[in-house]
Amino acid sequence: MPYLRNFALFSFFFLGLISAYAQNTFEANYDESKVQPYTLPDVLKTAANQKVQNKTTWETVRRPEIIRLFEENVYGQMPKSYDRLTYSVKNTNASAMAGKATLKEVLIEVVHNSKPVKINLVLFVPKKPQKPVPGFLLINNRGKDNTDPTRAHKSDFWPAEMVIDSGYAVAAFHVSDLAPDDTSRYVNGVLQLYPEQLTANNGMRAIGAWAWGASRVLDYFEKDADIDAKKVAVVGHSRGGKASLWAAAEDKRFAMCITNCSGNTGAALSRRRFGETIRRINTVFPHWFTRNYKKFNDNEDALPVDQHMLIAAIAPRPLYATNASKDLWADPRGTFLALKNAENAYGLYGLKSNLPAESPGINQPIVNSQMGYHNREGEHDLTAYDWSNFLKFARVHFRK
Ligand code: GTR
Repeated sequence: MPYLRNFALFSFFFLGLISAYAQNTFEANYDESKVQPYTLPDVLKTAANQKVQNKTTWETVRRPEIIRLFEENVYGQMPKSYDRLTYSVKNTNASAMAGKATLKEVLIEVVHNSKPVKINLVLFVPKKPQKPVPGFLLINNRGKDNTDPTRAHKSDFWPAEMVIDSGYAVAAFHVSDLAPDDTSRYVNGVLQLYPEQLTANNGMRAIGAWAWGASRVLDYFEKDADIDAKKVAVVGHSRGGKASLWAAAEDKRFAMCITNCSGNTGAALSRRRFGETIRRINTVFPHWFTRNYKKFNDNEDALPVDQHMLIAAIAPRPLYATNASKDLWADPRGTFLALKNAENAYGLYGLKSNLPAESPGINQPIVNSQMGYHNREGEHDLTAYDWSNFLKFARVHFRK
């Protein structure tokens, strides 16, 4: 009997340990009063402890430092060259969307080290006499049916008709062309071209590969006379929104960045540990970020960056971030605070963000501002409401 009792006690203790471990590891905090005090790294202080006072020091010293820190610790190195980029238009329809647009399905092939990666781009260009036109490029992390070129299937995730009606081009590619979103198959794409990334502790993984892909599409846009490549917004939702931020930070040619419900290691501050945490994201999605990033599991304060610095690296270009009221996992308040803490970088360019001191209420978009924001009523998603505000934001900024 004592043996049984000891066994029961032991099991009780052991199960308790496991559940405490699970709680510590994965149970998310959704209680604002439990957010522990934290100190964010100073956007405007260089590694040599120099205060950045003007945009020259920002552009030549601090911004490159910030990009390097994100490469080293979070998203990984970004390959700087490739051997060849070619493209072919596989299909066109000059009277798409009841004659409102031209469809182009473009196959972009990038070759490096004799290995190819193929990006399938779906592009609609509005039928209007003034060309080139500004455009929106979605990094599609959901089903390919969301970007159906035939328009037999329509989806608010990519409401192409709405964008065309506003006079902009609209394009999308699927993340699986660059790196399948899977813990083992992610290597079957861009990483075949740059195998050194796989062995490096700061090698890029899937999110880096998707951002790299967005830049290759921009390389193509520069050759397409219909598109004003100097006015392209890169758009992403959630994991795609992490990639749209990284693409815009790495590639200054993106004129605008839109990051929808991007949450942890997207637009939300990691140090708040509200909703998803670094440990959770590295554990469930080990194929998204560098090996180095794993050092910061339960160790956010040791990170030399936080996500406000990624937003700062996009300055002075317009950036729009969103959340959804029921998507606490992506930390709406932490996203708003990241934007607020990036204001000083925009300030170096004399740009005011016009964001209020505190998060605006639900469904109160702020578009007349270099950094825009809304918290939509509802769930984690990319919806027609979100897009309608991206279009308003573009109307303000692409007109300039
Ligand atoms: C979740 C993940 C988030 C976000 C989301 C999505 O499972 O924890 O970071 O990326 O998926 O992409 O919808």
